Amino acid sequence: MSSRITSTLDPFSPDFRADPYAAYDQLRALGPVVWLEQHGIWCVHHYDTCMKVLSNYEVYSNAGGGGIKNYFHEEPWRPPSIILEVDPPDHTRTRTVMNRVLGPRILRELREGFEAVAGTMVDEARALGDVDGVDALSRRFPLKVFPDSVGLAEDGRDKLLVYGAMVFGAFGPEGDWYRSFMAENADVPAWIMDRCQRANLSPDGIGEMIYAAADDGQVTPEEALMLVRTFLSAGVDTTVDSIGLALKLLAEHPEQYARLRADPGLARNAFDEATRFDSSSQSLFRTTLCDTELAGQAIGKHEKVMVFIGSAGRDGAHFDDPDTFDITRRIKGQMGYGVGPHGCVGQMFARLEGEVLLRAVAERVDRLELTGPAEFRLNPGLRGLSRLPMALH
Ligand code: OVV
Repeated sequence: MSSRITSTLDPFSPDFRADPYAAYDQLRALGPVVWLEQHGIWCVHHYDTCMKVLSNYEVYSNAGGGGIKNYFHEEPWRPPSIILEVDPPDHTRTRTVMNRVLGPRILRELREGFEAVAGTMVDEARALGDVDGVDALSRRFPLKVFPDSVGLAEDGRDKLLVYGAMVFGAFGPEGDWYRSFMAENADVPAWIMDRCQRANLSPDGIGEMIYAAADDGQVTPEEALMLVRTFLSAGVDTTVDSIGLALKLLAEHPEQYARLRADPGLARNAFDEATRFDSSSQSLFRTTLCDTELAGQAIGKHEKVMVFIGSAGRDGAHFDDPDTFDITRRIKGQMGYGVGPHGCVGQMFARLEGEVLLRAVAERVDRLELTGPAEFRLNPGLRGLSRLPMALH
């Protein structure tokens, strides 16, 4: 076999996670396909190789699991997702149902309600002045509007973040943190499945719309239950973390915030640029179905490939001045939501949430000031904040 390029970098280590972009620079300099010897997996980190892997589902499968665990050799922690962890053509049917329910018609109906909630939350945060931006905005806003949209009952919604932490925790290697977190919250998965039952969803939410698609025979009722589980797995922490990172970036770049304040219509592009610059989703996994070759590197069957979409967003071969945060940038080919058949099905929903919240801030707040260090939360599957001390002037 051709000599492979190897690295001792560990994407799940505290050092890597503290500054993934420095590690991505190193990886991109090493070569297009690198063997991460700590985990026995391959990784790609340039825009074009990430694109190749994510587009070629016939070789790079999702059936091997959404995380580092290889379902061809190891047991999944829960019944696999019927949209994330399955390939076309089976994937196409469930994806189509989800696409419709998360499409432009529904989003148009939701926007006004989101704007009202965001306005109130920003007014309340501004009245306080000094806040934790996570508590007051980036966690609070999605945790209200998303479960409301799904049609979830009000009680126990704090468990959504616990479940999300389990789901994205399971994407990484099984460490002490993960094992004790799973044990402490052993009751949560069953609670989630109960909340996803049709009888427990409001009749006007997008959860019920999935069950209505089952009435039409597009999916089975059992599949509908699993697709509502996907909402609660993939739709909460991801947006909480992206919005938090976007607020942090705007507070760190006063000149960029000034432009947004002057023209709140930039909110949507500002959120998209934040997602390019620092996405809550830094990496995805694929598993090969056969022996293959990628950028000159031979890869065996049933091997894991870690796809660093967070690095793709900083690839200077694709983006001009990739390390500059510029809310007016024309972003060609966003990869922060993934791409290809499995590109985030909820991305228009996420963008709506981000746009509405950033706009509400821009319309009400002259200046954002960081009043202490932002703290990152420790989940191997996502990048996000646990604290963002800030003053809203
Ligand atoms: C994209 C994603 C992340 C996590 C969970 C799921 C999907 C799911 O379908 O459950």
